[in-house]
Amino acid sequence: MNKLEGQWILVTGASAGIGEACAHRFAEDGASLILWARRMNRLETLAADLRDRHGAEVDIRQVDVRDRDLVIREAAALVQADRVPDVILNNAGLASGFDAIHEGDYDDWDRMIDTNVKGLLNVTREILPHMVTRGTGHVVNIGSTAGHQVYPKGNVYNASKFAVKALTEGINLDVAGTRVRVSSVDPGFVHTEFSRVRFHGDDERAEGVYEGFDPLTAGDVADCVHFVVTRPPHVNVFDLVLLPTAQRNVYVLDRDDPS
Ligand code: NDP
Ligand code: 8X3
Repeated sequence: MNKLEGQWILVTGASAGIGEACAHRFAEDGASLILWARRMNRLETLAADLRDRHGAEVDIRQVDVRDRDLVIREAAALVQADRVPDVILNNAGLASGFDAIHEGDYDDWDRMIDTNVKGLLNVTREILPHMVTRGTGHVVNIGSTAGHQVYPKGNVYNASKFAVKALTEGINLDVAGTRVRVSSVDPGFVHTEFSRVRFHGDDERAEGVYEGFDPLTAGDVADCVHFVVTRPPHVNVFDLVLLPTAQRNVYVLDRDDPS
């Protein structure tokens, strides 16, 4: 029997990268999906693929997690439809810019903090009460090794992922007394559109990040998230950190010698 049969999973940032790979992994194992992102055309293509390949039930909605009023409305619609998610995957997130703090751009800072921190809070605040009332549920946050160790010019992105780490711990404490689980999955380098977004569309610079070593794929992360959400109810994976073998920490990376 498929392990996720009968479960509704909400994935934020499902239109690309890790979110999209998780949607595939969950659907493959029988889950029904609620997929949120800003790019509706991507979600439409993904939903068609998930229905074709896995016969999955898929509900797609254009939701920018920074838009609190919209998140409130969309969450209320889920409750109304009796679709309180069994799992929320708080994945929507980004790095924007790569500058020393004294040269940083306010718009980049707002984009990261509003998405990675406040967006995660918006979604969690609107869904978690219903999990608490029901007594079960699972909040899975995509953190990062950038939330464990700071690197030069990572400043605000690092701060946002340290905040995600603190929130995983904090939410976990606040739901004590229920059977709601709270987990974090924290990858190192994953080859997605992440660096393209960070470097504002500069593909050449973005591809350079992943040259000379084998980075993680979005599928590698999806396998770990799937592991986290399929543990028996008495097991809560608190924090799962995964790195490419070539990456030993945020600084130490074995790249092939280009000479
Ligand atoms: P991608 O850029 O490939 O995907 C990011 C996803 O987030 C897209 O689906 C995007 O969709 C969505 N998104 C961005 N902003 C918003 C928003 N305001 N509202 C809703 N959705 C949004 O990057 P990744 O898959 O790599 O990133 C996913 C998560 O993984 C992020 O939280 C990132 O910080 C984290 N991470 C990434 C690592 C990496 O090396 N790639 C390593 C560690 C963690 P759309 O634009 O359609 O809204
Ligand atoms: C993404 C990984 O090291 O580029 O969170 O910050 S890193």
